[in-house]
Amino acid sequence: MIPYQGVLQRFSSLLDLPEHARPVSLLEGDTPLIPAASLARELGGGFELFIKYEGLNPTGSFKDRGMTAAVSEALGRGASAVICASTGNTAASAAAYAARAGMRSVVLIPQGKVATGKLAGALAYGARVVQVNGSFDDALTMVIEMSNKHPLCLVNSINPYRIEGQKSAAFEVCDTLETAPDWLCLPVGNAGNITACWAGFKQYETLKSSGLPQLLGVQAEGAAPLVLGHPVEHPETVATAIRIGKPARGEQALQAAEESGGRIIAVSDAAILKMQQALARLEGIWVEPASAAGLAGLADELSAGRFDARGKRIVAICTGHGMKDPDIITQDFTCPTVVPPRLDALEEVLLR
Ligand code: AN7
Repeated sequence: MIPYQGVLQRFSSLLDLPEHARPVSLLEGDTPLIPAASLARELGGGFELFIKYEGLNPTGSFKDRGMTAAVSEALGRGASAVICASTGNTAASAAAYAARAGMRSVVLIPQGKVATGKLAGALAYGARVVQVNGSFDDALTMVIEMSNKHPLCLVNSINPYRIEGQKSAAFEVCDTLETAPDWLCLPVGNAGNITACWAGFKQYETLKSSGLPQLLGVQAEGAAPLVLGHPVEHPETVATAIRIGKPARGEQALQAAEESGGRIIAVSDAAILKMQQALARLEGIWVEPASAAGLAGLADELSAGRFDARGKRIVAICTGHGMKDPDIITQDFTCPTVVPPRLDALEEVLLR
């Protein structure tokens, strides 16, 4: 058996990368599709629910699938540095793959709005981190200008190779289920993932007649340009990963949702946090807030009677690990009880 070598190797015939690409991989992908029966029951039951747990990628988010492709292409054509704007996960992923390729990385992040685990990752992997006193959208505009003017390879999802690599999530879901699910729920920020997943499902449908899912893309209410139909100047949400007001692939996302017979909706921050907690407590799957948005959207649609789930097979892409954003959990809890190192003291606390 050939050992697993990452998504470029596994799906080499399906990903459109140039000849010059030189593989840079951390053996990303191959993430589990975890049945979530308890959560399905909590949401009313009568359907099958699976979590594609993308937080188990090497840097803790789905971004690694596209980043392996983008950095492989950049390295192969002789680039020595990559640049991106990021709400955090792209930054950590770009920094890790650049490090592995022996390249430099520059990441621009919105000041004070990136979760601890993501910033720490970018720093650990040796990125040059610059905070922008503005939004992600401002930072994206800046890195596009910067990469047009200087020899820095842009690795945001407007880079087409990011989309190529990211298609692998859809391929894996179809491979595991041996068909496409009826619905795919996922969070939408800059809209690269929904665009890539749809492209992947369509490619598999053409090649293997695996069927097509309907897409439920979910934004946060305070950062929902695709639901409102116009850019959001000052996006705001607790789900900082998707705190994006002008999605680069917004048009494609809307088109994908429509083509699939699905839709893009918005959910409240409260609903996102409630779902984050439900998923952790009912299934033992801890994801970052943005990653719970897809499921929060599903829950809203079900409870409003807008969604007939009976007999359906639903997959939720949970994009990033809970450990990326520990503060969101710990800030709501009082410090755990302290006891002296004696059994009677422990009993006093636990059995009282
Ligand atoms: C956990 O890292 O945009 O719709 O700069 O980190 O493909 O943008 C992150 C996005 C969902 C949205 N879930 O995906 C970035 C960045 C998590 C994320 C999204 C992001 P896209």
